Amino acid sequence: MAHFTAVGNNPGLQSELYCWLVIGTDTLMTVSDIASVNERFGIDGTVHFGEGINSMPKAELTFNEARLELYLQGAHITRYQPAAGIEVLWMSDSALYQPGKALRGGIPLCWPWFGAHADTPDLPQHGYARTSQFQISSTNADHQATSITLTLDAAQAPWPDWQNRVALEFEIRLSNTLWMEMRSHNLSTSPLILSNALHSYFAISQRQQVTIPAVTGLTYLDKLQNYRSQQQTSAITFDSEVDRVYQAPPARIDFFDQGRNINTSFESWGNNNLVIWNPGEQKARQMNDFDDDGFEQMICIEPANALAHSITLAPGEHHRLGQEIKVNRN
Ligand code: TA6
Repeated sequence: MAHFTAVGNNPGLQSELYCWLVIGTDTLMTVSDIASVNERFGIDGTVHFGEGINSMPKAELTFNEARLELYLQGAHITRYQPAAGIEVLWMSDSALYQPGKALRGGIPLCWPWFGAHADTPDLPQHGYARTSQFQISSTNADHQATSITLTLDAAQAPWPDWQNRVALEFEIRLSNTLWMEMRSHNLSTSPLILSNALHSYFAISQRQQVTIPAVTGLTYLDKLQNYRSQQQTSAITFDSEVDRVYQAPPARIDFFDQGRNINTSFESWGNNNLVIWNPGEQKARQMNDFDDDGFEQMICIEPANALAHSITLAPGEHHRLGQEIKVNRN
């Protein structure tokens, strides 16, 4: 069962921890809960909590013209508009809004492992953070940014082996940019192999309209060829399925979408890799939560630590993986 404490409802005031009423795997949020959550964490005009699709709890943040939507399950950002009329993220219209199911699109958090689990293949792909209920740790709003910090209770890990082993805190700051950081903490007395990613689905006009100059010249592991090592000798193109783990990417990545006349850049930190994914037509049709024509409208570009570049966290050690997204109209 859940509990909560309250601090009140003044802009700039930090709010304390709050948990949703959880029964089994279902998360229930009644209208009065929403009211009390807004009482405790809402900040007039900038931070608002409510029911999303299928009554799944969500939060909406604003900062001047900028808007952001996130679901508490997975601390999953589903919409980001830096200004009216520009949606930066792609969400599948066929996404499944169900407790325990990962949402297709937006920015899923892959944690505490990326891809298939190295030792236990029957564990779910990309870890359990994206299907777990996060707790609100604090909200804030001032002239610099509107922010929210969420935590994943280590004791709530779905498998005994993972309980109280590693904690996760995720902070989001919305201003003229979108800043976010995953902070992992090894709570155990033994080293922990951590792999993770900010699995961003960027909305695009069309695959052929997109260029990402920063990956030219980098080495990558090609998932489509059993992670064989390859060299990106010319500009990356998206004529078919692409699933690559680039090594030692630069901190700043720019991608240009001529069709939308937009240049999106992000600075990342704490990542050894950059994953680029587009499922292509066939794979898109095979996934029931992926729109059939969705492969033309999205590209995943993900700061990550994966495979041989996973992180070894010593007992008590912390790791930060973050990115700051900035959008410019050309
Ligand atoms: O990040 C790229 C990737 O690992 C691809 O291999 C593909 O599986 C994608 O993630 C989506 O994974 P999901 O588990 O969300 O279907």
